[in-house]
Amino acid sequence: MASYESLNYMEEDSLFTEDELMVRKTVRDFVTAEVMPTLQEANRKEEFPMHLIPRFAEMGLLGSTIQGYDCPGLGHIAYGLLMQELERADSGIRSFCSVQGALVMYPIFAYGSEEQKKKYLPKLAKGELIGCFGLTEPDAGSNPGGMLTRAEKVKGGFKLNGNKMWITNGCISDIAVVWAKLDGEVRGFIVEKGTKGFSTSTMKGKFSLRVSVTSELHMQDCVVPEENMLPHGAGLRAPLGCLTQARYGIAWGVVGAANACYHTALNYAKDRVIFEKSKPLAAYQLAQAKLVKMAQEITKGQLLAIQMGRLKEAGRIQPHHVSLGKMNNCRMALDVARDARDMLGANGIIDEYPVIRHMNNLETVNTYEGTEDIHRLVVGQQITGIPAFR
Ligand code: TGC
Ligand code: FAD
Repeated sequence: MASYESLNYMEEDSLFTEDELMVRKTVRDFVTAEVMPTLQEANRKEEFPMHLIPRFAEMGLLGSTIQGYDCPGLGHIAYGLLMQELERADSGIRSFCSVQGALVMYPIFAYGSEEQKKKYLPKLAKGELIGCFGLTEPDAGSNPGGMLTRAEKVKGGFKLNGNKMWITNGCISDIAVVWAKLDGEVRGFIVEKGTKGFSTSTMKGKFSLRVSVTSELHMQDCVVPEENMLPHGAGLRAPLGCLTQARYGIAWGVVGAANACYHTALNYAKDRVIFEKSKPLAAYQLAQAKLVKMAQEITKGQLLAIQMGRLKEAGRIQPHHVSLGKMNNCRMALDVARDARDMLGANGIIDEYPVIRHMNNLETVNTYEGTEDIHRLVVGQQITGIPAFR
């Protein structure tokens, strides 16, 4: 496997510490050696490479920034860099790790009881338990406050009724963090696999994120014990707080997917002879313009991610900062992937090259965790003071 160096046009690597660069190198080598060789087949078969889960755990990729409970306790920049390496391979691989860390372990860490943290976090960090996050419903995606799933207090616990859709890792999960309205207020519940009245079904036929498992969750008079409600974090701000964690990782991760597409296009353009004998595509002005645009936008996206990381490490990051980063970097990566696909000509549509897989994946990444429109409206609200969602 050829060695890989990410774009470092403005010497942005000089903004990282030795430790951060070491984390990146370790994950980069792991991804190159163990993850990338599995992807063509996994994508064709629409299968998640389950055998990698223990390796993700050993590499500290599950709940990486959580302190204690057998979690790695990494800094936020190091975390961003490892998300980038995972998404260089495939957005579905990054999704697996970001759902486990930011959407399952984070809510238990931030809103859970001490008993819940001790019970679940070490096993989730070791990959002995897999989790999913159930917020979206068939009729409530961008507007999660419109959810229909309900919780009702019953003797010894809570009875859940409702359906969740588009849930990453749903069918392979041991626990689901499900959001439901209890007396009109959104609350989080831990639903364990095997609970009576809880079932999952796989959503097949995706042309995007095929390496990731996407599922529906069904709760029909599903009673969870009282101690399975997350005691802290009431209201829509609780799940939205988790999304802020996951969106941060995505803003970093997609720079990795863009890098993969850029490097593929650059190498291809240097080799592919067009029209004149011995004159490669890279020697033509139109091709150079596309490559320059990619390098320019990836560099800006990386600098934006680094600044988000600095704000997060200083405890000053706000949801609207994350919205700007997620919106900008997903759109950037999607545009880079589309240009790279174009430069490969017919070879751009075949899975011998990773570009079409990344391009299709990035359509999902631009949609989930808040669509591009929603993040534009979040930033619009912040700069004008006027919400325009409704
Ligand atoms: P709104 O009235 O604005 O807010 C309700 C309360 O929440 C607070 N808040 C936030 N808190 C933390 N982080 C954020 N990002 C927050 N955004 C808002 C807000 O301050 C308020 O607090 P309080 O105390 O005053 O009640 O709510 P709204 O109903 O108007 O909706 C706003 C909107 C549209 C921005 C929001 O609902 C939204 O973000 N919609 C997009 C939904 C979304 O992103 N869903 C993602 C589902 S999970 C997923 O896609 C996983 S993919 C994983 C993978 O595979 O990687
Ligand atoms: P809609 O909300 O119906 O949006 C449709 C269109 O309307 C979009 O273009 C949108 O931008 C636009 N729109 C929406 N609101 C406005 C507005 N106010 N003004 C103007 N335009 C607007 N969810 C989970 O809970 N957990 C998961 O693990 C998860 N994983 C996912 C995995 C995959 C592969 C996919 C595709 C989705 C996943 N999701 C998950 C769901 C995802 O978060 C939602 O699909 C997303 O939030 C958008 O919701 P929607 O699909 O209902 O689109």
